[in-house]
Amino acid sequence: MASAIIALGGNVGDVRATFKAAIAETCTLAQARLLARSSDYATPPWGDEQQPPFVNACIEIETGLEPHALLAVLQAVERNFGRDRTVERRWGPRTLDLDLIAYDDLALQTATLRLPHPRVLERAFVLVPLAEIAPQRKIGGCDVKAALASLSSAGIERLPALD
Ligand code: A4P
Ligand code: MG
Repeated sequence: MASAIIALGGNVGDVRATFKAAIAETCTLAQARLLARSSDYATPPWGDEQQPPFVNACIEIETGLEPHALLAVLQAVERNFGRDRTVERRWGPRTLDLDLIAYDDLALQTATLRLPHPRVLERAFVLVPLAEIAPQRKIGGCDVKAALASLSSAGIERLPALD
């Protein structure tokens, strides 16, 4: 069994409802156990600023799937929740983005999958929720809390739990 960290993001539709259903579907399809789930956070758009704010969150799951099979599950779940890569622009609006941030402490680089996720240490919208559930975790040799300390978290707000 491996511990996998998945970052969730979205800014189209009822994103928090999408997250809830997408987490359940991911766990079913990946035969995974949910080990931790962060709060949801409202975050200013990064990369392409001409779009609505995002909601972001992170989960940790325990799964027996190997990394490429897990990525295929994440992409299937994105599609099931309305993600259509053929009509979107890079860093633009989307219903659901599921990025595989880390898989145990595996380092991997293939045509379709890089681990840990190459841009995670630059992104407060990933590290703020990740620091809530795994502050001591090392990503590419750097601990989450230390990486976050070097970034601005301006405008990132924790959202109250839905019941
Ligand atoms: N890929 C390689 N490694 C991985 C990995 N570890 N996890 C490949 C997931 N995918 C991985 O991904 C492109 C390709 O990366 C996949 O086909 C996969 O084989 P994608 O999800 O289609 O592209 P993307 O999401 O547009 O690219 P990227 O760089 O992941 O962009 P982002 O950052 O996810 O862009 N601002 C805020 N505040 N919050 C956000 O969540 N998100 C974006 C979207 C922009 N700005 C944002 C947010
Ligand atoms: Mg992505």
